[in-house]
Amino acid sequence: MNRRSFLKSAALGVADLVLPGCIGTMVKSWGGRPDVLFIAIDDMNDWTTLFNPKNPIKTPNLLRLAKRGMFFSKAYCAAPACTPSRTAILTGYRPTTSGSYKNDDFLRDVAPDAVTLPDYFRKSGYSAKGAGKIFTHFNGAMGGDPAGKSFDDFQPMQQTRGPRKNYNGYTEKEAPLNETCFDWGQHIQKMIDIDMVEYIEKVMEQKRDKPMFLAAGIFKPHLPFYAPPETFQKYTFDETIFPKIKKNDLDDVPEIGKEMAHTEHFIYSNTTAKPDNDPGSLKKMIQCYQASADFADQMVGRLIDKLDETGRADNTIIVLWADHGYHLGDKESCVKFTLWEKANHVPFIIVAPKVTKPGSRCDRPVSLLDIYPTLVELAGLPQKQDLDGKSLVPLLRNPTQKWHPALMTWGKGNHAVRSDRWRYIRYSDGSQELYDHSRDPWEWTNLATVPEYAQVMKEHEKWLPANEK
Ligand SMILES: [Ca+2]
Repeated sequence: MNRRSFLKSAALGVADLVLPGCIGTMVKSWGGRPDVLFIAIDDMNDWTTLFNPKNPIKTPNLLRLAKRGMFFSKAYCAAPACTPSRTAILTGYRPTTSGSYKNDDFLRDVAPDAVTLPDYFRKSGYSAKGAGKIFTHFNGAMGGDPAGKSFDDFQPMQQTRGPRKNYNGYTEKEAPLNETCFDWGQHIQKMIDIDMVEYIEKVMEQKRDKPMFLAAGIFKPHLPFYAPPETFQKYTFDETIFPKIKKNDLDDVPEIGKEMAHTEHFIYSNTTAKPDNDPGSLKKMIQCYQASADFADQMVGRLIDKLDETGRADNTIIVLWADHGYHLGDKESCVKFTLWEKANHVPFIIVAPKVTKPGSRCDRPVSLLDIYPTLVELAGLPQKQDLDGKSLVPLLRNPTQKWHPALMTWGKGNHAVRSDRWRYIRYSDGSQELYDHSRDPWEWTNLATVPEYAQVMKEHEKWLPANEK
């Protein structure tokens, strides 16, 4: 023990001295406050075995985590892009409240004084640390909170290492490696998510005198779709499965919807134009996305293993989410940036010891906006009054109880409402879409112009925001 930590422990009193693994002492000294392990995944859609054992992307570690708590089978982001989705989760404000609608609407530009989720925990006596991608890529140190208000310590996301030339042969739209890189393939250099995990492991091993809010931001499967060669052994090229793609799927979609689908359209048009065996083809892209998502799952496994090793799992709330989904050629789209199911439906798991029943499942539509008030309630912190979301604790206790639909926003004036059965979309020009998920999981048939569904649309319209910043 160094002098500083000795003085600190002396000031706290011997009974408060915390040693790793001493749960009883921890609970006593921390007033019963649990730790929080906050795991973010980037761009992981619902095509995983967490949702259906027949899906191609194998996520045994997400399944392992779900077995400890509650899996939300219909969880949706607040916005289908990194910055606005994460801003909503971390401030507790919808895009229409904060004004963070698109990727360059950064946290401190739109909400300079917002008390972020980790900061709220800090103000309530927690230590908040983290690493990797939490708020956004590289927007300042401290996890993308340039104001430095969110964490006591943070290891920023590293730059992707190499290669000098893209694996997939793309030269157009090639971005510097510290930005999004439109590349995919087998990666032989150290993946940057390993750096993040190593930091989190180190923090988990440290002695401390406070409860901990620990944020682990996994960057995969975000572009570039990289994974180590050994991961690719599970995803052979010949066995790559395509999503269900309907020809002329967008014929019944309003213009704004088509524009959204065709963001970064060069990826879709180039990948589909290339023969399957080309390293830049759609088939290759899908294979690499799958391997990259598998790699993200492996990182989750390492985090859980380490937590178990510390002996603190019984006193740790774990929340795992992905910031939004991804289209892989379905709906003529190879991006997130749409208001459809595939771009907004995400993995979401909450493990709250003594609250969630192990292996339970909630099929109600919920929003990631609800994470902030949920964690505040689970940790027993004072309620924060101005949040837009609603605590999910009632669903954690009773997953079948009545709940309201989830709202998604992509750009000012464009919203989707997802209820148990329907997805209703309204764009800024008043054009609409309606999909019946009981019959149409890939959203092929827009029912908005069918008169008999007018009432269904009216019921969903009620949930659109009344005001927009
Ligand atoms: Ca993202």
